[in-house]
Amino acid sequence: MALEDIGSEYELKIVDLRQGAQKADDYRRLNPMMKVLTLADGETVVTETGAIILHLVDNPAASDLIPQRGDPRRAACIKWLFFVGSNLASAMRERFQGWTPNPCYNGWGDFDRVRDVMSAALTPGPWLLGEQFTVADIYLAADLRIARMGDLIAADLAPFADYLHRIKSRSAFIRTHEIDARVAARSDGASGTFCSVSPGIRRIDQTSNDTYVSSRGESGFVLFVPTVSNFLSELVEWLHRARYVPHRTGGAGSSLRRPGS
Ligand SMILES: N[C@@H](CCC(=O)N[C@@H](CS)C(=O)NCC(=O)O)C(=O)O
Repeated sequence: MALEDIGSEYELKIVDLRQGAQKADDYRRLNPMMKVLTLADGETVVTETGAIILHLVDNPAASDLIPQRGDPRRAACIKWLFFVGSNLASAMRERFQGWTPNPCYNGWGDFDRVRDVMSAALTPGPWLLGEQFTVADIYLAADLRIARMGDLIAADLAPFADYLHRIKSRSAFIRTHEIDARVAARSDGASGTFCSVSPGIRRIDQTSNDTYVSSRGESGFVLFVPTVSNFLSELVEWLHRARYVPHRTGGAGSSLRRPGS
């Protein structure tokens, strides 16, 4: 979605996580952690989602997606990128894997604390930084969608429900979703996507054999991303397979626990 918002030129290719393509030598050379995402911008390879997002907005074409140097809100935007990558992602794993919360030991506190801090930050909204939509919203929305699908947050829980609705109404989200669906259809259910950017190619809705491209880009990227819809549905399937079931805690959200635990 960040690439769509910026209007970068890029290609999508498949990294089939189910087939273990993330462990193949050529991918592992780029990302020794054997995880998606990976971004290669020319000779520069960037891994870790927060770092990829920061790299993408370090570009004049993305100046509206992050407050510029000298603007005091820039620090808040960067803070939220780290918050999502370290606190929210870890808190979600806490619930998905049924870990016993340990708010003092764990850097993220616990899931409920993270959820409540996010809730306050999104009130009144519409975005994390108020009126300005930033890359922090792109990263947050991706994780919140997984949290929602895994029933870590209830469908009508304010302010997340309205926030996700606003995100899904954005044209960059709609384009990303369409691309994702096309990639998923073409890749026979493969759960990962490899993207690379070739400068000079125009418009996202052309789909040649192996290439999805968008307009307005100024630099070339190669990006490995998961196919979001596949990843989300596989995550939910995995939760069922692992027999994690929703367990209401009495609070506004829910936790996932193994049956009998
Ligand atoms: N720290 C990484 C985590 C990325 C991550 O968790 N990737 C998962 C899917 S979203 C993955 O590649 N899983 C495949 C595997 O572990 O084999 C980041 O921020 O990019």
